[in-house]
Amino acid sequence: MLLENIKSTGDIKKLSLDQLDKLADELREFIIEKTSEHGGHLASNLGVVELTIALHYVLDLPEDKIVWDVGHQSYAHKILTGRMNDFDTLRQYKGLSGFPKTRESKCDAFNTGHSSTSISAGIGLVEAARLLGRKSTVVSVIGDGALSGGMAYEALNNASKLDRNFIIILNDNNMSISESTGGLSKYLTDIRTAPKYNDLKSEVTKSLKKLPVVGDSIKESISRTKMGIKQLVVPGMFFENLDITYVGPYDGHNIQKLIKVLSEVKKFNKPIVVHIHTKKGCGYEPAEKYPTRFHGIEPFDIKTGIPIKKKEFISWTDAFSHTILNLAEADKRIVAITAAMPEGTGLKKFATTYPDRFFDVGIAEEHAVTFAAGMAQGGLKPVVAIYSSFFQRAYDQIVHDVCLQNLPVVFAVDRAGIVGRDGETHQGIFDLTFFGTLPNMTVMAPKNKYELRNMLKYAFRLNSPVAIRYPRGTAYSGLKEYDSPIEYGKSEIICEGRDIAIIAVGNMIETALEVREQLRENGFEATLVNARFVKPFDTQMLDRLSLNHHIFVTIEENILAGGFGERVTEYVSQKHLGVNMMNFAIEDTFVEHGDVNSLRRMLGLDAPSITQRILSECARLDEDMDNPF
Ligand SMILES: Cc1ncc(C[n+]2csc(CCOP(=O)(O)OP(=O)(O)O)c2C)c(N)n1
Repeated sequence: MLLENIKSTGDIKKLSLDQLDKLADELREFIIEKTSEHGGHLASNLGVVELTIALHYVLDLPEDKIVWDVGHQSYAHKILTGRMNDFDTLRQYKGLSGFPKTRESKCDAFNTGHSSTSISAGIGLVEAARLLGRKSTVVSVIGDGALSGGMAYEALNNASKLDRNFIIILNDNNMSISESTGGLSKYLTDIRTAPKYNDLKSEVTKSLKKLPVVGDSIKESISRTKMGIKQLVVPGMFFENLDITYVGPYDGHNIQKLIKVLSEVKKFNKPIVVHIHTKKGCGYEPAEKYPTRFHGIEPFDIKTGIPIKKKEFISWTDAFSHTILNLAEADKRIVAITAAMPEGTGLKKFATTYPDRFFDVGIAEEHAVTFAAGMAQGGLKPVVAIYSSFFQRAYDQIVHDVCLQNLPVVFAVDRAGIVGRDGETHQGIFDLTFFGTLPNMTVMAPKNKYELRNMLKYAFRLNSPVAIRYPRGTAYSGLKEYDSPIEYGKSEIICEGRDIAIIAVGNMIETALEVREQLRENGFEATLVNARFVKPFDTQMLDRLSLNHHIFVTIEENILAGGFGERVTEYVSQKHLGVNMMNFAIEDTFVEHGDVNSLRRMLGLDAPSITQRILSECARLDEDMDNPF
């Protein structure tokens, strides 16, 4: 096995060119095997096996730098840089990350996870090398999906100024997670299907030669025609017009060709786009056939491609998907927007049922939000369904375009809280803070799937911005009998006790129920409250509970800073309610990858840890009572 001899970067160069195709086969087999066991981003990784080999063959890592856009396609790169033996820990707690991590290897030049950052980061690395007098080739690898993100254009606009080598590899597989959408995708397809410019150019020249030359104006118009034709048919004119040289398209699965091209473009003294065509899922039939399903996949059976665990639950996303469809049927003004994630956000059915009211804008969260603002201003009722961590991108648009104009946009904040194996770039742990600080914004979190439905209905009746956050995974279906109508800014009492009041945000109600039970076993009868509203939160409830409770416990899966608990604490302090506050939230840290339960334990957000801390606090308060001086 060739792969076994590749223990660190550079080992690949000991292989002959003829051996590289076999290496590609081995890499593919290994990636399929490990992803089938641990889950991960299979289709994107299979698409870049040859590209990765070629890059490693031509570049000298870690001096040279590869920035992988999104980074979900970096498995082959990890294997070739000495991390093959770590693949049994892939995406597990304390194990190998599914994304590039500078802390994991010197060969990971830049951390990624969110899309469309690679060109900006690449230019930064080029400038750093220039100013620090280092010689290093910088390569940014960006997919056609990631190229739909606005940041990529801001960076291209800047790249045109560079007078040094900078290689941008456009890995074009005509797919984002689903099919790529929009004008750029069409442009790339046109390049793919256009007759070769050179053939056409010679045809054009031949025809021009036949024309009688009559005066300057004809010459001029001929030259204009030539330019016009060139604009139409030269692949990559878009980049060329930005002063960035374009070459390609090349077959991205032809290692020899890629090595040749990369060796050449390395010598070039300007930014250059190398356009390659690849097949998502290449080399594994089920993934080639169903690239969307195999974009990110749970463990599966290699023979059939079928997931090992059948999905037998209703997820929060399913609950959203079902409700939004019903609401849209009743109200023609409801429109839905996704940023390249119709499947992930549960809008696929909406898209097929109401194609003219559905908008996939590509990986363009900023645009998605302002576009929604425009539609709201125009009289529609948009819902923007985006994962919590990707909403971070659109903060100014939420502030400036939606909240400032108090427009009725509903933000469906999916994957809020700990998402697990995708790790720190994908954890949805800031949204309560960033949505919750904005004037005109209402923030809600449902305790169960029924409440999600009720909140969505309620949100479309409000004539102002609303964010509803719900997590990844199985939708909680307990506490069904607690279904009092949603009232603005009002919480819901689940059970009345005394001394200790636990106020849970959204899905943390499940943990809170456990905590209550464990406290009861220790002789405490706590009150349990479902917060429902994070902004505005229920101050009347706090005032009332302060009369017969001396500890308020808040539980939320969000960063502590600026979250629900901190705001309640501030209120309690300012109103001198005389209650001891305990805020359970995520401390000032990014949360790595791993299974959700391990991560919650690590963060002290699991029921036993919470109970333990409450009991200790009770003991401490008792002691203080006994020894007041
Ligand atoms: C800002 C942001 N929005 C959404 C995503 C989710 N996402 C991950 S990969 C991906 C598609 C990327 O497509 P492309 O760049 O073409 O790479 P491919 O997977 O096709 O190789 C999307 C939408 C993300 N990572 N970042």
